[in-house]
Amino acid sequence: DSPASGDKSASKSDGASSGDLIVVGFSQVGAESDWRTANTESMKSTFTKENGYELIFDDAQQKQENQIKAVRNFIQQDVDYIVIAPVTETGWDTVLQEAKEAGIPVIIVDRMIDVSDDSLFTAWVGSNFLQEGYDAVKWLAEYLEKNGRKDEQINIVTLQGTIGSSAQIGRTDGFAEKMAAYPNWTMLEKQTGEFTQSKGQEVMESFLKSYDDIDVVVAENDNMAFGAIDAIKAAGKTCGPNGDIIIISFDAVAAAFDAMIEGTMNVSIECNPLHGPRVAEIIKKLEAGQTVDKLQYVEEGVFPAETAAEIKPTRAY
Ligand code: GYE
Repeated sequence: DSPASGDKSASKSDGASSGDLIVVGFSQVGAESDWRTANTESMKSTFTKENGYELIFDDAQQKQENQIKAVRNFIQQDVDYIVIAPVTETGWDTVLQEAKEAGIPVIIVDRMIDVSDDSLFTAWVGSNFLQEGYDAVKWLAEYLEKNGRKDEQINIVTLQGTIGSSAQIGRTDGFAEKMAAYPNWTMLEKQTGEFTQSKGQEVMESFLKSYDDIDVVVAENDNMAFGAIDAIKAAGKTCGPNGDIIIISFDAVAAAFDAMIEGTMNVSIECNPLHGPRVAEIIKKLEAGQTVDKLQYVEEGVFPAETAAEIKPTRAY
């Protein structure tokens, strides 16, 4: 039985108040990370029949062309709302124009899009990725200072996320911008690990072959950090608060807290994936004919290893 019901036109005309379901088509990036799994779970547990929704979920396997196909399907099925967690920022103008012409509101979640016309989407909710990059530099500067290393030559490598995604762009650019204030820090190399553990491990292996003097790894998500940690261990080196190499990561998923407690990761900059209720709130307001904020940033924290054991039980993902 198809989740895309043919009775959608009914729900469209009489709305949720009649007991009909609001149909939401959600184009998800993929299943590349723990963050993504938590995000999918948040969306699926929010957009349930009990809550008055019919969710049509599509996993794009990290490919924008699959997302564009999914959005076209949603348009054809005449869903009530289209929600997109976009892989990359660019390339959305045409398909969003089609959604606009079909009169279907589009809500962007997590990563941002870069379109020529802002009316192509109704609202966005997600993280301030540039700020996350800034936070990473701030943490590192303070850490080096505390450990009497502030005047040392510091060699850094970066495992980047999917190139062209807001999470990659913000974290890379934010880090680069703020590290310019530290002339003794050198970025040896940056390479994408596609936000996955296996690719993160692979790239870290090659970094370790090229450089024998790496002081810091910046992994643009936790899963790539896990891969990097495995590569470092396999190379006979150590990492974390008492190790040879400092590991800075992003997301702060549950397994990152485990790594910090075990002593292999130094810090994880939080990125909150629990967007389901936030998107539902936007839809509720739109259904009630209210206006919504165009851009909604989620508040996030920084979790260094020394706080991990205490904080872990309070984490929801
Ligand atoms: O950091 C990473 C995921 O876009 C914020 O995507 C998201 C990023 C997250 O694969 O783990």
